[in-house]
Order: sequence, then structure tokens, then C-alpha cells
Amino acid sequence: MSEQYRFVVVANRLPVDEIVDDDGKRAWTRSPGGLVSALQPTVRARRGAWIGWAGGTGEAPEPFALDGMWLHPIALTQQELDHYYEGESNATIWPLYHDAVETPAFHRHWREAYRRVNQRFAEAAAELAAPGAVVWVHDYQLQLVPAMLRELRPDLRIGFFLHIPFPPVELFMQLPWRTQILKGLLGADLVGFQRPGGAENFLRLTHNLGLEPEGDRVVVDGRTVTARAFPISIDVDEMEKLAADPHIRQRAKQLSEELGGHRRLLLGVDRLDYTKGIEHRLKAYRELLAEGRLSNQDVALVQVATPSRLRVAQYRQLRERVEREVGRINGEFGEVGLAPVHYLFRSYDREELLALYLAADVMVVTPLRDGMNLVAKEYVAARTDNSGALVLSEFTGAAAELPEAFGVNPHDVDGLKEAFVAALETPAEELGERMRRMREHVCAHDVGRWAREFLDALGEPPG
Ligand code: ADQ
Repeated sequence: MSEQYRFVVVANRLPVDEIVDDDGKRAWTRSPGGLVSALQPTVRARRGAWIGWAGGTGEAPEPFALDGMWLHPIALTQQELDHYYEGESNATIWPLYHDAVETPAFHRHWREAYRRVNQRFAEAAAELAAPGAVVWVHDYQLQLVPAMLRELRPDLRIGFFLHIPFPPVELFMQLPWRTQILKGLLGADLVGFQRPGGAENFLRLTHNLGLEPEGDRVVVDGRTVTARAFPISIDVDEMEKLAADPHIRQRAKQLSEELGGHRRLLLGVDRLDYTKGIEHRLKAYRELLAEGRLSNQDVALVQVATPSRLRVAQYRQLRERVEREVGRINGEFGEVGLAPVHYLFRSYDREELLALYLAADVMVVTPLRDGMNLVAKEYVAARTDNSGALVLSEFTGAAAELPEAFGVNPHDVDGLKEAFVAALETPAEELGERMRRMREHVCAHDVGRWAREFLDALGEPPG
């Protein structure tokens, strides 16, 4: 039997991507994304195991150790990738849980693949977990795993954390297999959400199973399940260290100069996802340029759009719409050597991202719905001199924690425009005070605290 672990994370993706260099040599590098930034330090500190898909289809690579973690790849066939990942996870559950801002699609054969793949993850966890171990299952792709794992290993402490919003009852009820999903989640001892509203929605739904929640608990087959909010955060130390690095500060200066020296910089950093409100942001920016309230001489917008889920039709269509709009703005308001929008469709390493955060006068975060939004918190953590302004959608989890941001409803284009202008025009002193308070909050609530609070509530044995 292979070695067993007292702490096991189960997530759709492993925290690494396989890269092949020019000589054909293969290696693993840390992959981008909110979940990875949040969890890697926690697993590493406990020398735990991480079960997840390694990317690619067919046979899975052999398990391997990396960076103080044991990584255990799960295989997916091409059909499972299509049905479980791109279908059920990203074309049904993702849009449904994000207020149905795009129409969710429902297909029975997707559901079957989702069940099968969840079973595979549960079996791998059952094998790797030591007796009485803590298993922490993550996110919307694996909502059946807690109950499946409990069935196989009733001795384990099982936690589940949902990184995306948990929808209101009316939306959740659209799911044809809503009962199975609920029962799947109730297999955990602790179900964590980004916001208290998510926990409330979940507990309210348990009435449909004839259960009677009391406070944040509900008793299922004689077992108590707790549902509560644990707002996720970022590795503040990492951000501050990078922000102090002279090379990165130099790079930030260089970026500002390349953009035209004196021009104020607005920055957006998102996965290219229809929940992120990128189109709304561009529309507000274009109108401000068209009305002469902003001038291309004075401002520039850098939009980093990380490629994401491009095999799902809605994401390809979004890419086309965003790129058309960027082209339109640059065509209408640009001059030779002076573009109003710099659109970067690629992944970045942390250093380059940090340089962008340092160079940006205004960070624009305008999702239509977002579980938390780590980019907003990263920007705040990086602004160690308390400069800079954050425009933040009220539909992000982060908005509840950062009331000093310039709050916006991204559906209100006029309001969005006002917020952009206010962020650019507010006196430095007031901005400094706002940023100081936001930094105070983020620094006191970093990702280490998030993980500790979740694992304490789950009753992690000391170790
Ligand atoms: P995401 O939807 O991916 O996360 P977000 O929380 O903003 O959104 O996290 C993105 C992460 O990826 C950040 O750490 C950011 O720095 C990084 N990133 C973005 N673009 C990048 C690029 N081009 N290159 C490199 N890194 C890049 C989901 C939920 C969120 C929730 C997180 C964590 O949708 O609501 O906050 O999980 O729970």
C-alpha cells in the first residue's frame, strides 16, 4: 500500500502545470489561479498530499513530490474532460452559481461523467488518507465527493470549501439533480462558503430534505454538519516581499514609462470570464473617452485577460466580443504610439503581475458576480505606501470586507464612469487613508488565517 497522509487536499486541479522546454525536457511549474495561490502554503506547511487533475487526457502521470507536497494526479479521458469539466462544471454549475449571468446548459450525459469523476477523486482520497485524517475537498467540480468519501471512509474528518458563490434557492432549484448535490455536500462535517449568504442559502435548502437546521448547524443521520462563511484571502507576506523587491519596483517604473510617462494607469487583471464584467468596464472607459471626460493623453487602461476555458463556446464568444471592443476603442481614440487600451491575453508570473499592481494608479475590479476576488486583495496588499485606488464591484465577496473601495454596480454604466473619475480625481490624502484601512484589514486577514480558521472549525487534530 502507498504511504498515507494526515492531511489531504482534493481539488479539481493540481497546483502545477507541465511545461516542455525547447530541448523537449518536461518539468512542472506552479499554475496560476485563485485556488492555488490560496492553498499551496497550507499544504506545504503540513507536508500533505494534494489530489487533482494534472491537465491533459489519457493516463495520469505517476504521483510525485514537489515543494514539500505529495501530488497525486487523477486521469481524465477526453470525453470526461468534455462532459465533467467543460460541460457539467463549467457550462452548467459555474453559470448557475454566478446568478445565471450566462444561460446554464443541462445535459444528462454530462451529469453521469461528473458523478463518475467525483467517484474517482473520492476513491483516491480514501486510499491516501491515514486513519482519522483530515481531508479538505474544494470547489464546485467536486460537490459529490464528501458523501462518496464518507461512504468509503467514515473515520475521516471531511471539510468542503466552495470558492464560488452558492446561489439563492430559486436558482439552485433549477439543477435537475439538486438533491444529489445537496446530499453530496452534506457528507462533509464542515461546509465553508465565501459569504454568510452562501451558507444561509445552503442551510435553507436542507429543508427540502426534511432537515431542520438550527443556527449554522444541521443534523444529518445523527451527524452534525456545520455551514459557515470563511472569506478566503491571499498570502500577504509574499505580496509585500515582492512589492519591496528593487527589480520589481524598477520594472514598475519601466512599465509606467513605456505607457507614456505621465499617463495615469488603470489596470484590470482577470481570467477571461463572463462573470468578471470586462465588457462593462470597457464600455464605461470608451464612453469616458468619447465624452472627453478622460483623454488618451492622460490615461491608459491595461487589461490582462488570462486565457481560460477556451473550449467552452461562451468563453470563445466572450473573447471575440472583448477583442472587438478593444480594437474599436484603440481605433477610435488611439494615436500612433499611444494606445488607450493595452490588452494582454496571456498568463503572467507573479513578478510581472506585481510590477503591474505597483504601476497602476487605479485597479478596476468589476465582476457581475465573484465568490471573493483575490486580485482586489492582492492589489491592496501590494500598495505598501498606501497609494492607489480600488474600484470594486459590490457583487464580489471582497466588497463586504473592503468598504473603503470605490464601490460600483457594474450594470450601472454611469455609476461605473463616475467611480473611474472619482478614483482618478480623489485627493492623494483621502486615497491614502482609504488604502491604509483596506491594507489593515487584508494584512490582519491573510490566507494563513483563513486556512487556520477553517481547519480549527473542522477540528484538525493537533499535529
Ligand atoms: P478566480 O475566478 O480565478 O478564482 P481570483 O480570485 O481573482 O479569481 O483569482 C485569480 C488569481 O489568479 C489571482 O491570484 C491572480 O493574481 C491570478 N492571476 C490572474 N490573472 C493572471 C495572469 N494573467 N497571470 C498570472 N496570474 C494571474 C476563484 C473564484 C474567486 C475566488 C478564488 C479563490 O472565482 O471568487 O476569490 O477562486 O477562492
